[in-house]
Amino acid sequence: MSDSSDSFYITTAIDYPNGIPHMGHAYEKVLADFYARCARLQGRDTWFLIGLDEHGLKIQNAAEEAGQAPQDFVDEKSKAFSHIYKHLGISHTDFIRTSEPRHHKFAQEIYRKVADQEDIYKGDYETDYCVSCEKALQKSDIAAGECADHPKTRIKEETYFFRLGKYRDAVREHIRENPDFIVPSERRNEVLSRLEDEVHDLSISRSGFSWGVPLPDDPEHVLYVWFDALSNYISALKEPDASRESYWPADCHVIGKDILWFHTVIWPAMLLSAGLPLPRQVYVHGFILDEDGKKMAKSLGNVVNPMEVVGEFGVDATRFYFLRAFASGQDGRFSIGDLEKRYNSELGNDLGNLIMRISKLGISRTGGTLNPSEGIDDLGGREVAGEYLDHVKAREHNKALDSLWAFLRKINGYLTEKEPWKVEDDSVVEKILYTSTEAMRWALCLLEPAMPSTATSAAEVLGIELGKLDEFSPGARSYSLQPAKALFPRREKPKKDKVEKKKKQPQGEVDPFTKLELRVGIIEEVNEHPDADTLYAMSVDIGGEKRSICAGLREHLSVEELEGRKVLIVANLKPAKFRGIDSLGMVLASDLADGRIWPVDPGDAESGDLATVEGVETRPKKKLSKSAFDKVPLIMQDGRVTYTGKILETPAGEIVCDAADGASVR
Ligand code: ME8
Repeated sequence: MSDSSDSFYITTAIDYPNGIPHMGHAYEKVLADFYARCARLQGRDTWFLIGLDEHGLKIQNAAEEAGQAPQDFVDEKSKAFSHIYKHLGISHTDFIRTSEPRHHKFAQEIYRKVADQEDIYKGDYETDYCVSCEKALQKSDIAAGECADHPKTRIKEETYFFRLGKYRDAVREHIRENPDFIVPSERRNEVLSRLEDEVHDLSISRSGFSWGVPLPDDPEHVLYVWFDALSNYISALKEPDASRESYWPADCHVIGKDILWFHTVIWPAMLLSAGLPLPRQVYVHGFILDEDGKKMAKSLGNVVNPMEVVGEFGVDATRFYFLRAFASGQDGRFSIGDLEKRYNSELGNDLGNLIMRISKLGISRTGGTLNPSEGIDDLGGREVAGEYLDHVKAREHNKALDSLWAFLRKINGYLTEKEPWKVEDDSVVEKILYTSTEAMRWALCLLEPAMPSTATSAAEVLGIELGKLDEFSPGARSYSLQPAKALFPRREKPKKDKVEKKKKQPQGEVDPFTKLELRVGIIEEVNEHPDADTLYAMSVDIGGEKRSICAGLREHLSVEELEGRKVLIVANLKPAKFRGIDSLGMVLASDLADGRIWPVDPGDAESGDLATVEGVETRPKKKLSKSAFDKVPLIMQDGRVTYTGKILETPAGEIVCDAADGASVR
């Protein structure tokens, strides 16, 4: 086990794959990825683990509902998680699944080590249990309203207990003596205060179902899913050989606030009992809420699918938004309007235009080569890097990005002040641009952990080599500029959501579905959009009317798969232009388990047929804005498109798609 600060082992919570990855999953992986990339930027040998928590009653029940064996169920679900994390640019070095043999082996090994200390005993167990959270509920939890919206089960069975209470004092001591063990400090105080109370022993086995790791000495029992899951952080280091083991103890476990107790009390107690070193830090992030500050929930119809956001704004803008807009450790509200504003001002203006300015002016005035010379200004990149890394060390990623953005604005300000476009002497212009590009070298290296592909593209334009910070030797090299493409083309003005809401609220009784015109269309021609890598530009026949429609399906379906396909179109969407091409409608699609986005299928319906739900008359008089459409929850249920539990139908029948239950249709 290593103590070396040259290596850095970071992990995230392993997700329950009972559905498709949600916003919280994506957010957490992006946070951890940022810290992993920052460690690499500092030259640290970095190991980064993510994965799936595949056992337990919650997964067994979900598999049963899907009519699948649990292993088949998690095998299928795991594909969607891997796909999405790859798409988000998560740079993990390993992906553990707790149903893997390598994990079973270590979960049993740690159980044995704990049992050898006589820290496990058999007893009777009776409790209220929340399957959704996979935890026993104490009376105080119930009184505090915890799991109020989850169904509870009564469990009464024989179980093995872990002597958690025995470790209360040692864990408390460890937390007190190591101020950075739990960050932020509010979470540390929360745990310390809970540790003032008595800590009960923990039931760590279940005999009422079988989907889990069997206990080595009593295979009638499986390990409690949390005892099993927590050990993933070490089981993943055990194979293929002993070389990875030196990464333990982990430098940072990144987790959400709801699983604080498991990681800061139960896991340390297990490790103390097993005689293994404790992780160095548990970093606890807040929750992503909807625009109104409510929890996102399928039942509330306010779930925003992270892949839709990526489809609309791109991977790097989504990553940027997660890291910049939500204060570290706090809950935050996800607002498309806010994302749109930041996209235009912070990405489009502060970053994209800056790169464009340097490239254009440099190419026209210096032929594109910037050489070092006397009289070059230093805009303070090194100091900014120092400040940025101090924030990273304190796990305050949003402040790190604040420092970086202040620096970008400083570079912009420098150009505005020097006005090189008005300067006649080309050699003076070159000095000004060299100063700016040299500053951009620092800025882009610091941008890479947040926005890896943007940093790479911008570095190509400015002739910058991205590298580790300690390899920097400023002012020593020339830069060769390339023509720049707009990295963040301006989006339409944010819709005036609030105004729209106010106007529409008085008609609260009007069912939003009545405003929708959903018609069956046949895709007649498909072309790749010339200026947008993810888009197709299509001609769609809707009841004899030909419409130009753009769709972000290029990564998911081929031209051949689309041409001739029957689809469902939002036919009364306000016209939009996607990089110069008209889009008069939207093809409705959902997420498949393997991560692809797939159009919903109206079966034998005829082109032009209307889709309706029982009891709601559709009478759209007006064109619908995209944000108004986003408020109509269309959800997959049992393979069919539904609205508030009602099935959508055309005269020919239901509209289907192979997407998971709860996946939204957009
Ligand atoms: O808890 N915003 O899995 P999980 C931010 N399998 N983060 C959120 C969130 C939200 N709205 N909702 C959930 C589990 N998360 C266990 C972990 S680790 C040994 C076992 C976070 O799929 C949540 O806090 O329910 C957790 O860190 C992660 O997503 C996975 O949640």
